Amino acid sequence: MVTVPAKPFAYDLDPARVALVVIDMQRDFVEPGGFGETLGNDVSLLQAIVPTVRDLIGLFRAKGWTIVHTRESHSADLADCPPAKRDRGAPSLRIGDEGPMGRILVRGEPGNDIVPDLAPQPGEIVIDKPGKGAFYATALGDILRLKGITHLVFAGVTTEVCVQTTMREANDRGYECLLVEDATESYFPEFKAAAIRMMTAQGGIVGWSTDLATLKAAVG
Ligand code: C5J
Repeated sequence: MVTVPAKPFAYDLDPARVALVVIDMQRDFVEPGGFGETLGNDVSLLQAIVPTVRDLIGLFRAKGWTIVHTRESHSADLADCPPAKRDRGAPSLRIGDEGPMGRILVRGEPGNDIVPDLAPQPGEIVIDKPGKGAFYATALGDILRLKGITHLVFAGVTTEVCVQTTMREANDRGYECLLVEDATESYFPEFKAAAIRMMTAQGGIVGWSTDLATLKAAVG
């Protein structure tokens, strides 16, 4: 075990059973013209974490540890997109509409891809997920079980939506979850802070958090 200084107390990371889960670092959330912007958000905050997420992925690649990338996405016929999701609110473009980077949040469209700086390499796992949580309606749970993974390190966007939902799903499935604070972001800084507080409160009720420099120093 490697001991990582973390909140609310030290996290014991098992190098033989750890995977990184990078949530939804897609052009649709990070670049202008995608789903995030159609919802009225300023995407520049999310762009700022790309170098940190790249370093974190680099750390896992250097160690030879498992890396999972997720993409929030729907099939072209939107059969996996509940009307409750597509029809909610008043976005400038809805899921499936044609935008500047192709159809919003549709699999295979340019905007749905992971940003080029964080592109998955051969051998890394890519999970297309129709929901906010990466375990819902995907093979993620089976894949992690077959690999014997017990410890999950989280990064990506947005902290209080898809990252938090997936951490909660993972926590309920028995995984030891660690969030890298400077490798996750929200369109709302106060929501990021609150999500981290609520997940690490009550003795780490959902999991732990740390920062990349601390994680790097701990794993050597
Ligand atoms: C959202 C996500 N915010 N990846 N998706 O709709 O957090």
